[in-house]
Amino acid sequence: MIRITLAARRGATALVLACATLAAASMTAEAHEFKVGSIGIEHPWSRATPPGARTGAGYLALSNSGTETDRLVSAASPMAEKVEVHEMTIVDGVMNMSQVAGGIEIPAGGEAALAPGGFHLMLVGIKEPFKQGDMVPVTLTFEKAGSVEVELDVGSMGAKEPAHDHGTADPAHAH
Ligand SMILES: [Cu+2]
Repeated sequence: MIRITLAARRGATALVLACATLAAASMTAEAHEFKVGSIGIEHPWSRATPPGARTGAGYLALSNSGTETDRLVSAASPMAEKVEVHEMTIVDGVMNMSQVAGGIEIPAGGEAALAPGGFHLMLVGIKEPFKQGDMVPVTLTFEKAGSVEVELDVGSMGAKEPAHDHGTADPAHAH
């Protein structure tokens, strides 16, 4: 009798754990994929910022299942004074960042990546440091597909370390 009870309990515990793991896994997957019109947004993420940092970055992958080119034209976040769409380039060995005129193009049936070292979202005037595990809400606006709110999943400060650091006071950022 006791044996059966223990076995039943163990079984129940294992089941609860399995369910919790499944729930967590599916929640994570949902949180990292968004869709608006024919635009898919995958795994939006950011990095933890050092104390006193005034900027944070946002990265994500875009896909376009439609038949027309679309553009990521602007973004906004309640966590920052403004969000700019940036491109990083290296000219004569000097890292430069500039706003992307006309937005980031996502060709029909194609993809565009915002990733360290290239296109990125620049959250300017962040209200508090981003901490690992935070979810930072950002509204993305596309020329054709319209607007959608996504969440940047904040990784560690050195996550997928890019060629430059958005966190420190950076003369290249004086724009
Ligand atoms: Cu930037």
